[in-house]
Amino acid sequence: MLITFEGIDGSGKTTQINLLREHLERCGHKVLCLREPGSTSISEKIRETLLQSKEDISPIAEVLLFCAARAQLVSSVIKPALKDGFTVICDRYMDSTVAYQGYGRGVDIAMIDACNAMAIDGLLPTITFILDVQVENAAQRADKRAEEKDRMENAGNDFFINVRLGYHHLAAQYKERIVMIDGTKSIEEISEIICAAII
Ligand code: T5A
Repeated sequence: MLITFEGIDGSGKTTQINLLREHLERCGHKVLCLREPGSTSISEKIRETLLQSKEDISPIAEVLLFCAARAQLVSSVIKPALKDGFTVICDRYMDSTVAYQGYGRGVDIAMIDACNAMAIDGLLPTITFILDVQVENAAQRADKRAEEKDRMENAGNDFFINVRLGYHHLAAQYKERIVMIDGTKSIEEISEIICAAII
């Protein structure tokens, strides 16, 4: 089973992934948690370029780089892990590229779908959780962290408003796969909703 988590930066994905992992392990599952972009040496190098580059990266180059990192992760880690019986939880996956580069940057969605199709090579998530929080709320959470903002986090409020809108569109379009959760509920309440949806 491939479970993916989505939402704007600071929406609470990492928090919920850790709780879901504990829950699934208690139930006897073998669990592998991964992040996008990243989780292979090549994908981590691409992550560094995407998030830390001081140079402008064109929107199309951004799509191709995120998808290249994804292609490497899918073929070298996710597919083999699923074959070995792991439940794979991924912090972001193909929907992030639609929401961020499509709705956020304005790249043509059909073009993104084509790149995503190459990258995932048929591997759709079994279930996707979108944690929905207002941009101001997520920004306040992120501001509490000591770390410097990365290139994507510096994209500005309007960008994140569009990304959030993108997630709303995706949730309406793929109702059979996507569960959208009000991310302003308490950590415990959200975790209960997620665990109930999996079992
Ligand atoms: N990207 C990625 C693209 O543009 N295109 C793509 O195709 C892909 C794959 C990745 C960046 O790349 C972009 C998107 C991103 O900008 P990242 O460093 O992996 O960046 O960062 P994020 O995925 O955005 O993750 P964050 O670490 O910023 O946020 P999380 O994981 O969503 O949030 P989390 O769990 O760390 O929580 C943030 C804070 O909120 C608190 C937590 O304790 C923490 O302090 N919190 C809550 N507070 C109140 N109520 C709740 N329910 C809470 N849940 C968590």
